[in-house]
Amino acid sequence: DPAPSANHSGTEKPLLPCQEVPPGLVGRLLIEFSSPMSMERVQRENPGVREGGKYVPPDCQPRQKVAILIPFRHREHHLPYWLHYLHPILRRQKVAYGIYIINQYGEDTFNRAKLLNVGFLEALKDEDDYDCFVFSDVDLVPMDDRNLYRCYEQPRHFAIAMDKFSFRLPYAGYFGGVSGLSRSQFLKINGFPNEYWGWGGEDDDIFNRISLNGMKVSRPDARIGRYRMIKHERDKHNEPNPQRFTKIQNTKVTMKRDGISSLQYQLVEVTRRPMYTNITVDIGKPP
Ligand code: UDH
Ligand code: NGS
Repeated sequence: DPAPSANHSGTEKPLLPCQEVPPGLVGRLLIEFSSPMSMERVQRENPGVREGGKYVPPDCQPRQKVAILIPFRHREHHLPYWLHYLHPILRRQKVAYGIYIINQYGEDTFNRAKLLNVGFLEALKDEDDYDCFVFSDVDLVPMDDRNLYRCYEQPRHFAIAMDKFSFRLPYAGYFGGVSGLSRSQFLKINGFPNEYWGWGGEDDDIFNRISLNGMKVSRPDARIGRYRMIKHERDKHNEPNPQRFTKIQNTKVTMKRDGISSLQYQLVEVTRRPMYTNITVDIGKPP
């Protein structure tokens, strides 16, 4: 049944499903990171966003409920830009959504894919009816709002034309940056690997999991899947992982035991901020 909404006369009026192609999109966007950005400004400019970074379209019944998960540590300077650009875009895209920052506790080696596994479970603990999970780096902003952050028949790769790669895919099997899987697609591949500590390869492992489970990556048109990345130096404690080349050769064997089914972590803190939910988690360290 369509969700009821109170109208001005106080009676309930059912909402129609949101249109497949949202009517208020604007297309190509100007994205820059040179003027300073503050969280106060983001908050002021997004009054419709509820505590914890949640949003529900007021004028139609959304077709999907999307959890957006961002792996994070010490990128406080990037986050206001991401929120400044993404909240208005996501609002125009007419889905219900929640923003989750998955913050790695401590200073041990960074582990992007394991953080995203934690985000999947914690988002579902928060609201058990998420249909779709979008995994985004904090420094990537789409340049076109027709790149719809939702789930598709096949696992989705959104960030296909990044400025740093001259707006092209760096290689055919690239699955990094921003991707999206439905709940059932994610469970079908046993989630993401937990055993990639440090930089590189985890996105290739996810690509392998998708192919090995009989799915195919879907992508937007290259004119629409364009991104700007915030330029930055290499992070501390996220050195290139020398094991990554051998690990991606073994996905077929490792994916059965290493994934959402074997995930272990300790929740440190969940904080509701006006523009996002912050989940700080201790994911341990490499063996
Ligand atoms: N991330 C953090 N903190 C870290 C490391 C990673 O928040 O310390 C998150 C963040 O969301 C980032 C994502 O994980 O966007 C991916 O990080 P990455 O280091 O794998 O990828 P990125 O492309 O940097 O951001 C690669 C090194 C670039 C060196 C360029 C030197 N000019
Ligand atoms: C590949 C990495 C990926 C990475 C991609 C782009 O070589 O994890 O480069 O990297 N795979 C391996 O190392 C096995 S980037 O240019 O963004 O730093 O996403």
